[in-house]
Amino acid sequence: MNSACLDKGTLTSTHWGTYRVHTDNGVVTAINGFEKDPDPSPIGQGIVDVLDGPLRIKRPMVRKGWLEKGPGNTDGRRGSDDFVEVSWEKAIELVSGELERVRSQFGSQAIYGGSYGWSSAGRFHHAQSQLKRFLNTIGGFTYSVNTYSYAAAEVTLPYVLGDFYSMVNGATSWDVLKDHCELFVAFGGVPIKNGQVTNGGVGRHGQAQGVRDAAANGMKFVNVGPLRSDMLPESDARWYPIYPGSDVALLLGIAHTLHEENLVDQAFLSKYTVGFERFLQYVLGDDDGEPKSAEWASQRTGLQPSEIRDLAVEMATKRTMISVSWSLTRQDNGEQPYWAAIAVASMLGQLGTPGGGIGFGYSAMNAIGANYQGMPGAALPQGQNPVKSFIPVARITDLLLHPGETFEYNGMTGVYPEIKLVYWAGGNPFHHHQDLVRMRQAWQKPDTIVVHEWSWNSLARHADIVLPSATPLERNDIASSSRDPFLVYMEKAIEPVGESRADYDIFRLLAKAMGAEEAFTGNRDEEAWLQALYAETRDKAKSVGIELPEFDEFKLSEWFENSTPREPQILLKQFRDAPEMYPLKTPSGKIEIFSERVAAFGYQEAPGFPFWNEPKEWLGRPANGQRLHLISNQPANKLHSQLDHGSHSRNSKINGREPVLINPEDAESRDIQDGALVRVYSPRGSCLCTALISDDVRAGVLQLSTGAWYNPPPANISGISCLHGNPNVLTRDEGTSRLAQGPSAMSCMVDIEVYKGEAPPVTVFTPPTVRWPSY
Ligand SMILES: Nc1nc2c(c(=O)[nH]1)N[C@H]1C(S)=C(S)[C@@H](COP(=O)(O)OP(=O)(O)OC[C@H]3O[C@@H](n4cnc5c(=O)[nH]c(N)nc54)[C@H](O)[C@@H]3O)O[C@H]1N2
Ligand SMILES: Nc1nc2c(c(=O)[nH]1)N[C@H]1C(S)=C(S)[C@@H](COP(=O)(O)OP(=O)(O)OC[C@H]3O[C@@H](n4cnc5c(=O)[nH]c(N)nc54)[C@H](O)[C@@H]3O)O[C@H]1N2
Ligand SMILES: [Mo]
Repeated sequence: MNSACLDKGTLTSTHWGTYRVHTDNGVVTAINGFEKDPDPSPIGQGIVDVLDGPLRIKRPMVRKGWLEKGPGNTDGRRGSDDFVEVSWEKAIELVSGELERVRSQFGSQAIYGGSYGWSSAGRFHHAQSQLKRFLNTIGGFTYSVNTYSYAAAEVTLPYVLGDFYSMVNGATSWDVLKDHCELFVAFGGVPIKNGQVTNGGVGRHGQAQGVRDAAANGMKFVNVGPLRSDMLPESDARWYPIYPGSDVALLLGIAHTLHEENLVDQAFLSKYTVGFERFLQYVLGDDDGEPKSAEWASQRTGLQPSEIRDLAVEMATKRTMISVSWSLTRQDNGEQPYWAAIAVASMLGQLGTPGGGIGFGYSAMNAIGANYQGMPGAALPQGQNPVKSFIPVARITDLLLHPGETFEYNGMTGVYPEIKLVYWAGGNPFHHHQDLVRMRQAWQKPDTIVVHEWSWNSLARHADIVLPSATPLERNDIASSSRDPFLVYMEKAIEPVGESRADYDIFRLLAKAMGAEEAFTGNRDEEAWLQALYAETRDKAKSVGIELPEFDEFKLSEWFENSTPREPQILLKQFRDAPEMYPLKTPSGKIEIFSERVAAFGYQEAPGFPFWNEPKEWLGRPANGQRLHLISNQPANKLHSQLDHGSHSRNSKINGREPVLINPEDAESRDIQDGALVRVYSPRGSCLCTALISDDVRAGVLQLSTGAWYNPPPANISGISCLHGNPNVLTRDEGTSRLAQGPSAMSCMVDIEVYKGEAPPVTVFTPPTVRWPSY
């Protein structure tokens, strides 16, 4: 055993867990799971070998063409140019000068600071908050609203249930389910791989145990979705491998059956809901002459009519929990599946009962269904943004391509401003956005792109100015999450590698250069900020009955757990028990199966009640001859694109490329052998992957996780958009609908073939060419 491992190590927190960090002579030698975590995630190991590796960005870098020609004039070289190392002094001069030029010549709305992304855990050094605070002190920026995770639900649920976040976080807890739920019907499964993660930090992992305990207690699981592996084998789930994107059709078929079989809880509907009659007209086919019967649903889901009818009857006769995965929102018309599931749950009348009703994404994160109170942590104040222009977050490419054009969103019409400067810190659009080939073209348009990153990932490679950020292991911070009971003092384990600096220090230098240092720092250094944020956290905690120690004592004890016993959690219990006293925040105070507000927007695709629109791409309508539905779900071995270059993620690649899961039937008809180099293609682009044949995926569906660093090929290779297996070169870049304009990555048809030529090597794990300054 390494002698360093005998030390207790410092504590750190990540979105995938809390860890002890061991060092030797200023170098991180090992990372071990936190002693309070019975099921630590192996994702944490991925950082040890890359902290100081060849892909670490150690000095400020400027794209050669930008340095030589100035802002604009990319000649399409953004993303393929060499970089030039510059001093911090020079870098700060360039970035502050460019910010000044853009805001004075074009106005602050010409700066896009929406900068979506997860960055790292830690309340103070949260890169996106730091960036927004900084930009606000110098005049503001065009911002973004909603998330990539579940934009469609964030916009729709307030109309239907009055709120989104309290409904997600208030999920009925596993301990209640174990004792009371008989049938757990999971659309999109209960993917334990995702339960490794919670935004802000995880103290103790518990999803797998929740599933195991419930299964051992006799709860029956049903997995509705394209992947068998979305359920733990121990859950012994019954699998309904429906066509992806057809959940609304199945739910309408269930609703129709419940009505026909007289299994609808009318008393519940009249006491707790409005608008059921309008929905029922639609279900019965009064609008379009098509009753949404089990037969109708069968044609759209691939299930037998009898399976649909039997499932409906079983749901009505058992204590049933419906779980809808967040992925259901990331598809064409992703506003509708949740609404349809809420309508069916209302018809069953079990909302607010122990173990019955609905839950939004069990195991989408560790926190969903956990029975504890999160920490009411303080956040870095971001100040006021005087700029009013914004985009729904997934409209980034349209923003860059179509200045001056309008977009519709949630009942309003917005205008895309012209963007001259893009500033990103703590997210990776070359990971998260769809149709990356199109985005890469749009990305050439702004005059300047500034990025803070710590590794040479696809975003850093597509920047003009890269400022090297420190990692959480190289700074002090406090981790807390409204979704986790642990408060962790994240103690700096090593000094920042190379000349990297914490985002805060970078913005401080920029603010100073722009005459706004005091406004940005508030005259505080890291320690003073941590004390201030802790003091606020302590006050907030006190107001909900949690006694936190003094700051110095907290630092010494390293972590605090809010272990106050909590009442078992039952979603919508108060509303069920006393609807007059605890009305929902909808106009009627009730569940709005029909929403007049949404209907008033006049969107034909979202008429105000759960509605089936045929998805633009799905198995019911093969696109341009492409016959397979692509599921690009979350990666098991990392969080998004983070640590893709680390050992844990790289060990999961096959022959250095991302594996694509293919059913034996589809592999055989295309002559694809297990382990073959394959090309997956769609009308948007194509990528190379390694085939992994498995009957965990239903026939007609391919599964390719997100997260492989986007690797466009060198100019001499044609017909491939990514050498490494990033599914976002294949996906569609279209809003869910005019209601939410969320991303719709899951509605995507592709095909696959054996790649016959010589295999071009993956190059994204080789750092770009870096030159010395010639000025
Ligand atoms: N096809 C498809 N696409 C998807 C999805 C899908 O299901 N299918 N899912 C979507 C979803 S739900 C999401 S949330 C998004 C996620 O997309 P992102 O959140 O953008 O992805 P991450 O890889 O987590 O990006 C975080 C970046 O922050 C950097 N970083 C970490 N710590 C720091 C720091 O302290 N300072 C700075 N400056 N940088 C830091 C990391 O190196 C990393 O590059 O992807 C979306 N994209
Ligand atoms: N390890 C790990 N955990 C993560 C993340 C990560 O990157 N890595 N990301 C985190 C983030 S940001 C988020 S938002 C959550 C996301 O949580 P989810 O949205 O639950 O994540 P996914 O893995 O995309 O989707 C879950 C499953 O839904 C199924 N599915 C997809 N489309 C359909 C459909 O049309 N119908 C049905 N019935 N099923 C479908 C797929 O089989 C997929 O495996 O995960 C979080 N947890
Ligand atoms: Mo997400």
